[in-house]
Amino acid sequence: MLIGKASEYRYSEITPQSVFLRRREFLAAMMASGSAFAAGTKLEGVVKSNYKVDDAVNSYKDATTYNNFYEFGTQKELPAIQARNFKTSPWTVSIEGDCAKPRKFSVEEIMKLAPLEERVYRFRCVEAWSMIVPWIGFSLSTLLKQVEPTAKAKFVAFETYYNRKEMPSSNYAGIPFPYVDGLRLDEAMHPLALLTFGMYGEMLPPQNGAPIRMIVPWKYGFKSIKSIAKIKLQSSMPPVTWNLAIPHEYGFYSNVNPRVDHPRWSQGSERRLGEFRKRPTLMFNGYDEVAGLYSGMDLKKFI
Ligand SMILES: Nc1nc2c(c(=O)[nH]1)N[C@H]1C(S)=C(S)[C@@H](COP(=O)(O)O)O[C@H]1N2
Ligand SMILES: [Mo]
Repeated sequence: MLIGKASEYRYSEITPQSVFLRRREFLAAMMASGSAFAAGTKLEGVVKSNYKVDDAVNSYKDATTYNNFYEFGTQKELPAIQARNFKTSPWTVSIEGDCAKPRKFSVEEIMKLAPLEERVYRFRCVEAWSMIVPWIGFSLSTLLKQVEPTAKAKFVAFETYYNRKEMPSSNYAGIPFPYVDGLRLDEAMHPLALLTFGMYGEMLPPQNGAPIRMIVPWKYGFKSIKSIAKIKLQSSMPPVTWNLAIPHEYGFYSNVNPRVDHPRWSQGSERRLGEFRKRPTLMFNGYDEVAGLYSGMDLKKFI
């Protein structure tokens, strides 16, 4: 049985502030020992969030051996094997564009900005499979506020790290690299949009987008860009890799919508990893609180 291992990791029961202080010490110790951000490093002082769906959590194995990460191969089992030695530390993220304080951050600097939260989200891939994962991070808005977006900033563009030599399979993936994606600024500032560093109590493994990725739970999985190297605030709508690759199949928004089918997959239902039966897919993947972001928009047109 692949589902239901949520009890394998433990929550911290102490206050966010003490947790926060302890984690700063923990990060300092990790950096001093040179072991910072090895995949699988246990994250200390993670606060349990109210963002938690009730469904059974998928196993660590499900979530870390059935991956889409085309830089490391196009078959689901390949990223776990081919990204094994991907070097994710040290790592910097450049935040630039229409903001008052553009700068580069190390991942350690970013992780110190706010308490780390565990959020158990539904995750729905456009290929009609889904999973329930305990991600660890905090709202992207926390980071964006640091650089003070200007009035010109209407969108956020994301770019994945790319080095062909470290990612030889990317030559055969059939999509352009670096992988890019974007959000409207108000989507990016929504508290559900999670800047993610870990899962199942540990640092992300490379195949899941170490050391820093997005999880946008009301959108199809491809919007949850991995291994981010650059974030740019801008006035124009950013390019989206899957829209560039197959424009008639993928749009900019890609909100989970059971009423609009993909040309190759029905979006009305989904199969949870580890299960055989199909479940109905929910509008916005069940995250109704984002509906207001799209009021007045025809979501059959703006796919
Ligand atoms: N850089 C990059 N990010 C990516 C992808 C990718 O190929 N490259 N695949 C996307 C797709 S299609 C999905 S479904 C999710 C998968 O995330 P997971 O492997 O953590 O489940 O990552 C998304 N982010
Ligand atoms: Mo996907």
